[in-house]
Amino acid sequence: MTTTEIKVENSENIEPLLHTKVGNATNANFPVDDRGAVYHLGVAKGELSPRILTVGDSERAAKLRNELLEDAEKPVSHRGFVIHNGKYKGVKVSIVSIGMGPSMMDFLVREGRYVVEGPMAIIRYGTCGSLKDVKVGSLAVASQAVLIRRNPDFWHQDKHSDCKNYDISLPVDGDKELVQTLTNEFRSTFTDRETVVGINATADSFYSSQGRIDPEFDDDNHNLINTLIEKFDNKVTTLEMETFQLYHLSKRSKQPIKAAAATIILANRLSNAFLDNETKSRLEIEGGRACLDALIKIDLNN
Ligand code: R1P
Repeated sequence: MTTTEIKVENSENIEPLLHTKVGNATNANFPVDDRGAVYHLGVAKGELSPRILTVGDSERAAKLRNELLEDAEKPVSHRGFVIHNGKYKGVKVSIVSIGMGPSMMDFLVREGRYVVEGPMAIIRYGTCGSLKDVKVGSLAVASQAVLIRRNPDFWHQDKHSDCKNYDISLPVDGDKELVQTLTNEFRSTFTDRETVVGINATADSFYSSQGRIDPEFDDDNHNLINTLIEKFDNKVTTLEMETFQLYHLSKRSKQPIKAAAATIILANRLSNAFLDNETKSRLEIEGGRACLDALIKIDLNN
């Protein structure tokens, strides 16, 4: 692998990253360089495990690697993606931080699919806001996901038009077996905390499409949260920015991808409560361990 070593400043106990250099690509339809590295993830075939734990925050990924992986290789980074390869209880896994939003998950699933041979399992472990009456610091597993997209045509030429301001998709299922395995792991890990299971709403903005009111912008989103609650009979539990893309693409993949997602409930959108950093940090490790336990239990070939 062609890499450049970069020191990460101000991060305790975080390994220096090896920055992959992707060379000249030869295929505009699906760019891959002469080494076989995909254009954004920067890895080639064999450099990513079929069992992937993906998170948004690169520091969360580094902590999970430091605390939980054996035989961890030096992390590899390209275009904001960081890949930590190693073993968990003797099984090869990759922990991948992707940043935020559906497009970053799109890169991971598509380019990950290209570089992995055969069936895969992907678990996302993130943070979210909740629309249920649960304490912050509770956990959530997404049985299904819907996508909320801001429709720019509503604001066309500075006038509000007749079309919908936000489109809300139909629900897509996670992999039932992996969702159940993940739920069991969370419930046995967090005996003193609630793990809620329900519909995730993935939004294309942290702000407008999640119903946050920003006085600086014309977002026309005052009713969005209520619409979401009513449309799905109060079964929407979480709001975040990646799970739908993971579930949708996993279902559309021609080779099997089992997908599930869990989140730490960081914010309660009904009560306006927000979790403290110390508890969040602890839940990242404990929940990460539960995710890895689920990830290695799953039979990829069945
Ligand atoms: C927004 O703050 C980010 O946090 C959540 C959202 O999905 C979005 O990516 O997940 P992560 O904590 O995994 O990044």
